[in-house]
Amino acid sequence: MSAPRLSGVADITGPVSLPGYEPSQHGVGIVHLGIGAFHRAHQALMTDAAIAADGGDWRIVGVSLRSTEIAEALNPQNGLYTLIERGEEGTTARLVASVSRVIAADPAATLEALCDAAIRIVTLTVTEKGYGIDRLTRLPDLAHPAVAADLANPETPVGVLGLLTAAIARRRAEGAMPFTVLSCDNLPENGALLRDGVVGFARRIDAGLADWIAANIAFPSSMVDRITPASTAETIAEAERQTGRQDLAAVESEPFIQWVVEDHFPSGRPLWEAGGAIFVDDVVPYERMKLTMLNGSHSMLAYSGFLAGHRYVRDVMADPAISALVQRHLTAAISVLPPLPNIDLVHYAAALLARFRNPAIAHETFQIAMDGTQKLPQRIFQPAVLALQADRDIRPFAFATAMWMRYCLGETDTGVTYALRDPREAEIRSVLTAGSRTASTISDALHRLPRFFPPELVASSKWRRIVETILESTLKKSVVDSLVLEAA
Ligand code: CS2
Repeated sequence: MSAPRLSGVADITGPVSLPGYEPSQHGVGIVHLGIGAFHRAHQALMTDAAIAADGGDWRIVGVSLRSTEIAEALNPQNGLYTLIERGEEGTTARLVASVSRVIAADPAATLEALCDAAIRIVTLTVTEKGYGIDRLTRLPDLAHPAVAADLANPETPVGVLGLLTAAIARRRAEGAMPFTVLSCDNLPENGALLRDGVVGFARRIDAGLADWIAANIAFPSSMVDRITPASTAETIAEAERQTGRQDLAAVESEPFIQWVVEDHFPSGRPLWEAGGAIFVDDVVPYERMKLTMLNGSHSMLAYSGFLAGHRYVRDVMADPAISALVQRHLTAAISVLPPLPNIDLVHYAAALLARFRNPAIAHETFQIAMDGTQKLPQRIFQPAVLALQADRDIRPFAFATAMWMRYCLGETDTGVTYALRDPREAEIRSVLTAGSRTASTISDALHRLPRFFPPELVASSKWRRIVETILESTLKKSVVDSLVLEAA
């Protein structure tokens, strides 16, 4: 029999720290698209700290574009949830009150919320594939189902580009203040990319509107960082120990948090500095550091670790061969990064290794492995091109790529099958079943996927040879043997 459901700050009987403000005294100012675990562990926490320190009507209307699960968890709890931080030194928890309500799988209500004159910022964590922007042309991806639907019916949008464009158009017509659009996904120059996507989408409907958006809507970029595994029954159990209540929206994360934001908010913003956010003129060097080092080595260790039978990142880090390869990857990544003022990249790498090893965090390799086609270009291929051009070590990037290719076969050496969980899964499966499966046919087929590998890598025989040799070793020997050999 579990405790009664969490619904108000006054219910709390456990050690959790409480919000430093009375939630009902603060109105909403932000709509967040994609209210998953990451948002609740990151921007919602920063906003909570900002309201506690500086007040303001900055509470959040959360939106789940498709699922109803989070709304069903949060709405009966009046938006309250427990954020559990698990570090080597122990566990702490905090009750977060910055979420006001959640709209679930309801595009009309979402558009309504986006048009509310009180809203001054729209933040997004919709994952790489959620935007529907072609990364090469930076224009709307017409093959993306939501983009196609929204171009056909722009008045009743269901996807990110359609909703933002329709809301901006309506607010403009109604004379409401323009909102600032802040992408918080792991994409390079996420703000500029989203601006190009929205302007490109609007141009297909109304050229005047497209020009107006380009001139009047701010799309700052931001780099976000916090390792946040999917919540489990253990998360809910810990929340109950912390609050004395049943909290079905509890999340857990590591103690580390970082948010580097381009300071361009013409309609105002919360005092996110209170939660530790850093405001800069140019986010690009920070995001390149994070995407190349953290996310690049994360993807590498997720594919190799999953294939070697490791469920969690902490188990992968206890495997001497893969752990050595993670270090090698980080060194190669540093070699292609420009120096950053005030950041020592060698220290950053050491801190990453400690974060990956965190024994209190159960982060599944299978979770990180998903959506490889959306992640590899910025995490692995972009630094590989730079390394190739500068005549630096390309092998670690080729190794990560070969491990992804091996993963694409959908079956481990011990015969365990799994879903790729990638928006291009069907395409990958069809190019891989077309011919015989040798290292060279697999590598050729995947290198030929449209709009994926950069031409510099496709054209490099050196790159192709290394990828193929490593892939061949995993097929002829085994993944585990190849890892040991590679690390030797
Ligand atoms: C991970 C990221 O799932 C993934 O692809 O690499 O979610 C990673 O945990 C975060 O970017 C950390 O900030």
